[in-house]
Amino acid sequence: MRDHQQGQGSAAFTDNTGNAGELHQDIAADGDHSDGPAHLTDNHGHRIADNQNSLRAGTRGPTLLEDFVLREKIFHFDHERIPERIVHARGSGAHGTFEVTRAIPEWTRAGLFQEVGTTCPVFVRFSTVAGGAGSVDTPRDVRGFAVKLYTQEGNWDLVGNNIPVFFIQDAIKFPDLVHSVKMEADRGYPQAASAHDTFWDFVSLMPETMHMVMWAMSDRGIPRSLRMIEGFGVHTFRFINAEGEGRFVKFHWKPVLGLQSTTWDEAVKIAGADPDFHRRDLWEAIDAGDFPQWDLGVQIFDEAWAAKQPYDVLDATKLIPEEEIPVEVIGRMTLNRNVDNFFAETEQVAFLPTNILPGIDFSNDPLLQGRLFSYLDTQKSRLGTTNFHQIPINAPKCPFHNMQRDGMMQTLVPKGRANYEPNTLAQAGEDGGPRACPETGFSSFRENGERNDPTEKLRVRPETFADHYSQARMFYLSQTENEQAHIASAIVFELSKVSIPHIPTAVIARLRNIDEDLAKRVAEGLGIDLPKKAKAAKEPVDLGTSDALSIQKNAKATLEGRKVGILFDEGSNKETIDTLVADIEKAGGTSFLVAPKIGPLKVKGGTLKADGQLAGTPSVMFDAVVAILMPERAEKLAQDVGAVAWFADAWFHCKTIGACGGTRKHLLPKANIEPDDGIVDPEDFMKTGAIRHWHREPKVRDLA
Ligand code: HDE
Repeated sequence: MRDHQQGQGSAAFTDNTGNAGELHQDIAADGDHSDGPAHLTDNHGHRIADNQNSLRAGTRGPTLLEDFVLREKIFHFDHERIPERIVHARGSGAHGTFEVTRAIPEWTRAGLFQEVGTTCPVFVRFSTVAGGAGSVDTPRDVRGFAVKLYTQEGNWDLVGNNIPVFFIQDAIKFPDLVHSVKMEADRGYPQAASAHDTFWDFVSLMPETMHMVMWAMSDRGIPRSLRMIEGFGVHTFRFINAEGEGRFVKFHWKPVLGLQSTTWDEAVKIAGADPDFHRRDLWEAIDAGDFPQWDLGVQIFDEAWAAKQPYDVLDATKLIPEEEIPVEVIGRMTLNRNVDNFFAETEQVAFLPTNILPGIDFSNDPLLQGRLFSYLDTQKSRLGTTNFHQIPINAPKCPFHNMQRDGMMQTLVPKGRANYEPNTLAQAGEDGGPRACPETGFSSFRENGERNDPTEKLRVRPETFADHYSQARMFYLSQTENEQAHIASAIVFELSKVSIPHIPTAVIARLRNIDEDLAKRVAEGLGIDLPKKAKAAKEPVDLGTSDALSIQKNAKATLEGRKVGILFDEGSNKETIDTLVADIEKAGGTSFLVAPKIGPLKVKGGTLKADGQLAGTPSVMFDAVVAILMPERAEKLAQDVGAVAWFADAWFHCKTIGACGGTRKHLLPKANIEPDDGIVDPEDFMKTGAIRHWHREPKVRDLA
């Protein structure tokens, strides 16, 4: 007799008839295959004798309808796909933990934040927004940063982005925004790109988009790694403490590895060299034990402070400068486990901004209010059943009880008759089921004193939402010269792909409200006359600058989490390479050996195998490169355009190049590389590390 529950088999498989998707141990109680693989069965537990040949009438006859093995296999395969997310379709997920580093009972009664050291499991899904599930990782786009914290008081989903503001102020515009940025409706392209007519048409008509357009066109839109992006809750939320006092709060995730981006040329080349660049980078870092971390920070302010600002804190196109309300760190998140199954976890995870904790609440931000409906709604069409919360990745890790019953794919087996509330079944000795708990349950904040009159029904936007340009200007002016040039050329590139001539003109007319010089640069770049300034709903005011908005001003001189490409060939010195590899690892980085052939190649002191072949491993894959070559090999490689491009790209992308004598003599001149402080001897590489040498940029491209 076999006992399915008690089995000891080594392999596990998904039992489609099991509870809530649990993995069942395979059936091996009789011990007949404990050393070998588990028996293959169909979805109903029947062992399969032959998985290669279908059942046929005679050796060359037709296949029989009775072949349930074939039919089930093909039937399941035919239905394997579910609708991809309407936005944020391409994503990468990982598990981890969150730990509270500062107790904040004075701000919130959320159980999670009452004591330092409290932890909870988390699941994070990073995503691009516009592209389909099979698109690439490095287009210019916003990145989704969705965190599910499985707390003892239920799941808290902080469903944010890597940009702190949004394109629109009201949820009613979201379908139009998304339609405009996705593939154009008639032709089905471009995929994963905002550089086309319809997106910029929408932008040109919607001045409130201008602030986020600045961010999306900046280097934030082309991150180096998902481990090096910030996350933002975007909306203003509420904290409510045990006394019932409410405060506004904005949430921030700050990457411990610092912020880093690619250049546009790099992003484009990476898309071809490795379409999975970001998901591979995340997977490999976690797999190697280099767990990415983020600090959770909050900006706390009250209604009185909010009322004095020249913008409305309920307007999601506005941020709160960190110089005015500092970000206070309250916890740290560590991602330490890759998913076991992409579909079951990353694809089926369902984030809901309505997943919130007692002690945290929404604000009246009209964008957030729309999201509170949309996410629950979309999960039904994506996951097919109202019971999507029972899928293991979505299920709370604390007990949950209610009277909701039945529905497709109900996998729980609620007991008893108490499927309504209130009831008196307990008085008859039965289980009467759960009851609402006013003391500890979620209760909405009473918004006394908000600038709002709830007695009127209006389809309007408040006056306080009317300034669309001041913060866009603050963002632009806070960037370094290089970063400003990147924004200008990104807009020129995007608008150069727009075929309807009045659209770029309308966009430039709006840019004049942000910065005259930016508008001029874009107009010149496109060869069109500077149009008249667009009339602003409200004249912008001068908000000064905020250094926190620039990536370059906050760059970390570190090798931690960075990847160094080391080029070698026959005859290279193994000891030099081994020492460098060890030093990089000690500094928290990783190295990757590149050679013209994978090998093993004969080198001085032994043999070495490359991790990647030069032709398939362009230098865009790395944060810095080092070449350790015998002079004659360097001379030979200088005849190879691919090898020359390896250095030319690293130079163009302002990376550190560690170059041995042969490389300096033969390869660098071929690539038109002039010595600067980013070109160092391999022995000095560790002193310089993986920083970008932005001062080189004006030498390698026209920044005007
Ligand atoms: Fe989303 N958004 N969104 N969004 N969003 C979705 O939900 C929506 C907005 C964000 O990895 C959808 O499960 C509306 C802002 C992320 O699974 C959908 C509005 C921010 C993800 C949806 C917004 C986001 C989504 C599609 C305007 C940053 C990926 C699939 C009111 C704060 C989550 C899904 C994941 C996904 C609706 C605006 C972030 C359709 C209506 C603002 C990170 O429900």
